[in-house]
Amino acid sequence: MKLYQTYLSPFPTRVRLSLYAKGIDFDVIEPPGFHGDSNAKGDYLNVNPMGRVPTLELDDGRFLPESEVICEYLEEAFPEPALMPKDPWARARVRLLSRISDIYIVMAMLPLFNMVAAPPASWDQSIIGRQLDEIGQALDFLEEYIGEQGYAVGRSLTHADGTLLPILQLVDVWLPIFRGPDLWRGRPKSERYWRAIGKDPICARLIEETETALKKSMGRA
Ligand SMILES: N[C@@H](CCC(=O)N[C@@H](CS)C(=O)NCC(=O)O)C(=O)O
Repeated sequence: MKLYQTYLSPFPTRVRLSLYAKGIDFDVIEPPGFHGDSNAKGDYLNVNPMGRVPTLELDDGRFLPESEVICEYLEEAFPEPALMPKDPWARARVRLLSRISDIYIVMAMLPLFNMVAAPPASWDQSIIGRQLDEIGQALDFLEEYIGEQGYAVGRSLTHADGTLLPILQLVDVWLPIFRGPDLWRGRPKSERYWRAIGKDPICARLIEETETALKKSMGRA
């Protein structure tokens, strides 16, 4: 298989978690035109007409976009080891955490992702303050539902870990560039989860990959 992706984007991380956990061989292809690269996306639009990463290419040449959909496909096509719990309630919790991440936390971060392309002197402090407040509110939702047994849900790896891990890494490592309040304050369960999840070897690998990409991009900023 091939995974079209960038290491900086949080969305492909959940797909890599699935591929690593299930022991599926894949090649990484980093398409042009992402994260401030001024090259056009060119042929990549034939791979994914939405022009986003990730996209999975199957061995027979079919392309599948959208990280959550790719993870669901991989779960059904390669059921072992399972990254969804058996219990319906626990399965719902996995999906709920992905929703909270995608709909509330990431959406609140979006204006800040867009802002960092410009030099810091031009950053609009009122937008920064508003978005950091919104991210804080979204993290309050997470605080309600995040697991307390070392993983996002239960005692083992699930898709929710692949979704949350890169987002909480941004909270921990990247958001401080905006010099706002400590977003872990008042959210001890979320912080404990983030500090513990790196003990899982697959998560440790994903954290390291994201860290390398973040350092590179923050060095450029
Ligand atoms: N819903 C999509 C979101 C993917 C997404 O928005 N990826 C961003 C990178 S973080 C992207 O490709 N943006 C288009 C661009 O940067 O040009 C998914 O889960 O796969």
